[in-house]
Amino acid sequence: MPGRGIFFEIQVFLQTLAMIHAIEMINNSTLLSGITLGYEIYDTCAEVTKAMGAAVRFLSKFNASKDEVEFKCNYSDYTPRVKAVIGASYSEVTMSVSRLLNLQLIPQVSQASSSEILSDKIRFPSFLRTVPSDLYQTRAMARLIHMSGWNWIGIIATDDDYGRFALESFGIQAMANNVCIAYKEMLPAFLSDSTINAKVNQAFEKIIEETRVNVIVVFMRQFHVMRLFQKAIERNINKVWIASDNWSAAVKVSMIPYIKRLGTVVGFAFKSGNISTFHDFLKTLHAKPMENNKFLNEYMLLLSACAHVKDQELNNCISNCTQESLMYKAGENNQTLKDDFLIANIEPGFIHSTMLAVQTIAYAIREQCQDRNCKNPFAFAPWELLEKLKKVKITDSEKEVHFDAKGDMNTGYDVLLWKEINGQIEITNMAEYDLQKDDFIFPDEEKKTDFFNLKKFWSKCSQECRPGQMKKVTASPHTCCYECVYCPENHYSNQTDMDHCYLCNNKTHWSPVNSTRCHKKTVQYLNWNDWFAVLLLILSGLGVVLIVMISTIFTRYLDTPVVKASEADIFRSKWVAY
Ligand SMILES: *[C@@H]1O[C@H](CO)[C@@H](O)[C@H](O)[C@H]1NC(C)=O
Ligand SMILES: *[C@@H]1O[C@H](CO)[C@@H](O)[C@H](O)[C@H]1NC(C)=O
Ligand SMILES: *[C@@H]1O[C@H](CO)[C@@H](O)[C@H](O)[C@H]1NC(C)=O
Ligand SMILES: *[C@@H]1O[C@H](CO)[C@@H](O)[C@H](O)[C@H]1NC(C)=O
Ligand SMILES: *[C@@H]1O[C@H](CO)[C@@H](O)[C@H](O)[C@H]1NC(C)=O
Ligand SMILES: *[C@@H]1O[C@H](CO)[C@@H](O)[C@H](O)[C@H]1NC(C)=O
Ligand SMILES: *[C@@H]1O[C@H](CO)[C@@H](O)[C@H](O)[C@H]1NC(C)=O
Ligand SMILES: *[C@@H]1O[C@H](CO)[C@@H](O)[C@H](O)[C@H]1NC(C)=O
Ligand SMILES: *[C@@H]1O[C@H](CO)[C@@H](O)[C@H](O)[C@H]1NC(C)=O
Ligand SMILES: *[C@@H]1O[C@H](CO)[C@@H](O)[C@H](O)[C@H]1NC(C)=O
Ligand SMILES: CC(=O)N[C@H]1CO[C@H](CO)[C@@H](O)[C@@H]1O
Repeated sequence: MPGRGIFFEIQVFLQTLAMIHAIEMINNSTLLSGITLGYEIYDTCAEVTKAMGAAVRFLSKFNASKDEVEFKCNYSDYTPRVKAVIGASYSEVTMSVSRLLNLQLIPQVSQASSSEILSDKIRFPSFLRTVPSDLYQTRAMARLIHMSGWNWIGIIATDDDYGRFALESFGIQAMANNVCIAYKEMLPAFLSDSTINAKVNQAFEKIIEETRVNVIVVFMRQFHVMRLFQKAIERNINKVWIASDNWSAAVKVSMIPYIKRLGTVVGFAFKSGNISTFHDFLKTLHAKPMENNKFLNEYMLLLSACAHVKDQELNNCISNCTQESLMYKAGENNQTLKDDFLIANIEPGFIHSTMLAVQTIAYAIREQCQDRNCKNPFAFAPWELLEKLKKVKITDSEKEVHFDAKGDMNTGYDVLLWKEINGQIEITNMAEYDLQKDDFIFPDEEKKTDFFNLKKFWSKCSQECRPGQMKKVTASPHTCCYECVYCPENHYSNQTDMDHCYLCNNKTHWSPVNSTRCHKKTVQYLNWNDWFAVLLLILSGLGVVLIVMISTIFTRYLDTPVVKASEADIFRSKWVAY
């Protein structure tokens, strides 16, 4: 496991040690009385072909004089070399291995492969994992973005299966949360790709040009992120970066010089637990026999090759050491193990998921062995163990965990914040994401404040509409870009960013343009002692008096020419009116 190509990955090395530690703990407990667990570890070098080699070996017949796989139609009576497999890390590798293990239904429990396809139990019937599917991670990210009031964001992903799946899944979740994607930049998967520099520069141009985007989601593997960030620092880019589980806890990335200038990093990592026993294990590592642990040996060699460098540089040196450089140094193998260095590089989520994988298998074996003598290696077949494993329930940090119908363990995620503490970037735990409730849980008030402080960063396409206004989507294809217009008469809106204004009940209410509420229509009665009422009364009284006076004058002087003339006038005007 530890190598990716010619490089030594401390992270995967630590996962290997975590597995050994968990097995030793079980062997040293009363859980499986009388039975001890053994193991074999293979390095896949993150390559499918190499992993297949190991997988074929797992399928070979138990206790045969030489490794040979028997090809049969019915494997119910066949006992393979191993009862269960833990791994691999990379989903791509896991999928291929799983296809092969399916042949004999050998249970496979992965501690890190989170690809959504692996939930498909028709294609991967013997696969289980102690981490959730990526589906939940993209949902959690979209939720965090929505809660922080951002809706105009960028994405950078690697142009491989992982990046494309993540992008697609995130796109769906973003839409459901009213978050729009301003740009997607795909970077080549292989660092040797000659277009990589051009593509990275193109991505930076886009980032600099689109100033309204201040939040960028990054779905990449650690070594890609390293490259990207080193260049981003040179270009003075300062943003909020949302990290996927692959790099959110990467100490290596957090140690890049001047990383602070990049802005804020918020990430998602698999839920961690109490791994204090593993810390103790690392501290006593030097006392362990090393002869049959090739990886520990390799690590020691690397340490001696890097003996000249300062502690801060150690990570780079070890990851950068090639086989050739080892050849020269192999003689001087008398370094201390630097367990501080190992402890500092722990990504707790992965350690926790690895230990859970071992524990579930151990508990399933205990279930299996209740009614038979498991000292006999033929006592049960792997497919029987698989059935028990699917139903196993264990307690982890006082919570019961188990595999769901899709073989996933929905432990949740930790939300990490890269925080500057005493001038150093430290990766701190800010919240926990609960998959079932689709919500965040905070350990204390301070963390909660950190979380809601993210709101101070602005990443929106448009200014928000005030109450009294509503959105009017402009010609842009994104629903997140709009203008604000005032609510028309008899309409109102009482919240920010409303899609439309509410209508007032027009029988009883009214409102002017730009309203945040409706006003009641009132019927006004005049009061007897109101001066206005009195004035009206006096005026109308005067009117009546005048009419009476004029009528009296007319009747009295009916025969005079003046009245006659005016009478003729009245008739004439009547005629006109008709
Ligand atoms: C095994 O467990 C005992 C106590 O239960 C403890 O004293 C001992 O150190 C453990 N050994 C290892 C190798 O963990
Ligand atoms: C394994 O094979 C050896 C001989 O090759 C045999 O003596 C031993 O009993 C076998 N073990 C089991 C568990 O069958
Ligand atoms: C496979 O073999 C077992 C035991 O030998 C037998 O019970 C079972 O029916 C066989 N299955 C098929 C599909 O032939
Ligand atoms: C990176 O992420 C992909 C998809 O989630 C996963 O399959 C792979 O195992 C991850 N690799 C590491 C080293 O975390
Ligand atoms: C973690 O577990 C150890 C023993 O397994 C225990 O002593 C310690 O208190 C636990 N820590 C927390 C934070 O629960
Ligand atoms: C890694 O090694 C190469 C060549 O051996 C060297 O050019 C490069 O600077 C090294 N990188 C680091 C981070 O040490
Ligand atoms: C380690 O090797 C150096 C020389 O390479 C030697 O001086 C030193 O004594 C050795 N230390 C131990 C603990 O053996
Ligand atoms: C806004 O108005 C709606 C409909 O009249 C009402 O249901 C809602 O409670 C109001 N909200 C606020 C914050 O006043
Ligand atoms: C009140 O609103 C209804 C539609 O909701 C409309 O048909 C009606 O003409 C309006 N009445 C007045 C007096 O504006
Ligand atoms: C709309 O109302 C807000 C307050 O409710 C006020 O500040 C603003 O000036 C008004 N705009 C117009 C054009 O009336
Ligand atoms: C593989 C392994 O670690 N086996 C050990 C399990 O625990 C017992 C008792 O502690 C040891 O004797 C085994 O070597």
